Amino acid sequence: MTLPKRYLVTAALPYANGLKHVGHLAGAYLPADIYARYLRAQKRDVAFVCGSDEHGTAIPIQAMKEHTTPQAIIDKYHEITRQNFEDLGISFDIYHRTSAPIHHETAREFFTVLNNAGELETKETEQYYDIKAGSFLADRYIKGTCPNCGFNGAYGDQCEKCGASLSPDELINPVSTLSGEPPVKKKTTHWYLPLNRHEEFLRNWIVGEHGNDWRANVVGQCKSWIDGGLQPRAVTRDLDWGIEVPVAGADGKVLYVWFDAPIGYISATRQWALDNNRDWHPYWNDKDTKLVHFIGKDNIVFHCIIFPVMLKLHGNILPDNVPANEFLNLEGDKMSTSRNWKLDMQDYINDFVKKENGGGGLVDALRYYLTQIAPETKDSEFTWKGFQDAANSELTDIFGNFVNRAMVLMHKLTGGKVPPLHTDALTEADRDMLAQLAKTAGTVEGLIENYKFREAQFEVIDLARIGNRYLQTKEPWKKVKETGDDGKPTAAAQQNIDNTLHICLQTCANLAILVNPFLPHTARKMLHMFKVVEKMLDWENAGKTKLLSVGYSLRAPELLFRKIEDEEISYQVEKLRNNSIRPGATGVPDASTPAGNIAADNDTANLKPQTANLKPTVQFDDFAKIDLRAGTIVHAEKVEKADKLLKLTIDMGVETRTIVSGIAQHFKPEDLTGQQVVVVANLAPRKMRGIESNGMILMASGENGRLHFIRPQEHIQPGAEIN
Ligand code: B3M
Ligand code: ZN
Repeated sequence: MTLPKRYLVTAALPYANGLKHVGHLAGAYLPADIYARYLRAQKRDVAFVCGSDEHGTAIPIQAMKEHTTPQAIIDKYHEITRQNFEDLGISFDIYHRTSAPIHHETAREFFTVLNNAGELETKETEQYYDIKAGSFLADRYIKGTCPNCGFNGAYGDQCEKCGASLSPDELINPVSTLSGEPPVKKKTTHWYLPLNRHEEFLRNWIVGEHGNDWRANVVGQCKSWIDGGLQPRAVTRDLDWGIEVPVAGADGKVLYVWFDAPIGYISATRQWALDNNRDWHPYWNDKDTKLVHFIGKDNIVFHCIIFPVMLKLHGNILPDNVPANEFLNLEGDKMSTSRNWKLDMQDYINDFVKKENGGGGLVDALRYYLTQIAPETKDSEFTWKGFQDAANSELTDIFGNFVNRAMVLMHKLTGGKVPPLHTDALTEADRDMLAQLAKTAGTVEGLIENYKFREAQFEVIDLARIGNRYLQTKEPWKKVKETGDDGKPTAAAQQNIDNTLHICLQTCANLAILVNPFLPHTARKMLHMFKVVEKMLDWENAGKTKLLSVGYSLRAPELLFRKIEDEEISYQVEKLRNNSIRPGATGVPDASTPAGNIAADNDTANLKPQTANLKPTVQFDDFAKIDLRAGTIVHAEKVEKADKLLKLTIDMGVETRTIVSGIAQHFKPEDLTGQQVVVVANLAPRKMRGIESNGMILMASGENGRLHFIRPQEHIQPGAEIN
């Protein structure tokens, strides 16, 4: 394999419109960081760039919600997210922002080159316009029913339920989210990227060239888009927030956010080069650069179809790979900002990292678990119990335990120094363990090079597991009891002990190197114990068996990880359930936020008030115990001497029931006959004013406390189950 001259690693630019959660982290930033750290350890030339995406409708929408300006929003969230990444050890070479002048300049130049070369088309179209709000409607401001899956909260640019990329015209029953009114059409001119001209190129490049080395989910998605036929795609918008279109007379128009955002990778590289006295050009122009985009699956079309066409037309290199991840769910449900079903990076930092007093063990615990469950090939799930297990049973009990045992035994049995290796006294177990080091190093390297981080990390832990088994087989604590006349271990016993601990310590040094891309804090703590410098972590040392020199004295061991207590876990689970918002409770649509999908955070549902005074959470099983049935009122009469109660006779299909209900002040008995209602059919009977009531009917309280029946939309068979 000939190596590329340099690497450019990008991770999707998060919208600066809100807090980012661990789904985002697992989707794009953590895998990108592992890869970049590995490349650095390999001494390869790498630039790892990211930054805030500060344009698009996501920003003004959030500004409306927070009653502030778009500028204030981007300043706030850019800084929070930047800090969150730093706290979690994401080692960007630059965390830039698309509001920077250098980015505006880069994006305008890009557009101008394409436009002057005749690679864009202009078209006058009719665009949705909100008369009441007096403005054209960006795709995100229009909601309707998805033509693909029928979800009725789809946005004009994308359906977050099925992932389909949409145009507002495709939405069924569109409404403006500004006024709630159906929008009207009005004429406007826009620039388009004619993707249809590039179908052939895309098919050859993606399916032909990369059909085998890209992830199947990525190739599959691209292929189905291409097979479906590509359409010209508008790259400008009528909007007052964004990069002005660099053409005379295009007032009031800005570049579409998805046109400018990926160019943000280029402007970030430019800024990084400026700051570091480097030349940015080869990173984007030289074929010997390996460009890798880390993203979540909902960004595939932009990174594999639209941006590559732009890059080709502009004369840049194309990505070598786009390892997109699937989505990360949380405790049995999709992560969702609108339902507040998520774990923000900020929350984890507050609840775990900040309370830890530095050290990074809990940062690494999160990194470890997120990589262990990385949704590389299919959706996966974060559970707090799973997190606890990973931290306690694997990191602590396997990895931490092995390193700790090796260090403690070395202090006890070999005087706190690295003992010599007596090659003539090696046992088969010793030889196997030594051979294992090179083997694991090779395996881990191959897996990382192929973006299989989950498996790679597994191999690292497995080395510690093998180390523990080796130590168990060698039992140096028993050998030390094989003493001679002087009461000291015999020469043979001491040689055996020396060899065991020598090999264990070299294994620890290897573990530090191999774990470094995944758990950088842990690797550094180990360096400290071994009293060696950072250079030992160079990947060329992986697999070597003489990393710690004989006779070198090492520090006392310190624990690498601490256990996560049951109370910490139950606290988090409670917190999640208590803070979540029931879907539909206030008409909040269920817009889920998938891993790596920052777009989904621009959920206009956030504009609506949240449900107040929720009752405590019940488990599904509890809810399922309630038997709801349709019923028809066949008779209603007042209950004597009770001005609030009505006695209802309800046809429930196979039976007729009596239910006493406190609705007399809202309805006249004679109006009720024939009405359908929803009955809680298995409620324990209760006596009211001497009448036994068998069940309850469901009511909603509307404005001014007025009661409304909840009933089937159309008349249905009495007794029908409702669930
Ligand atoms: N800000 C949206 C998203 O992550 C967008 C990514 C830009 S990457 C160039 O869904
Ligand atoms: Zn859909």
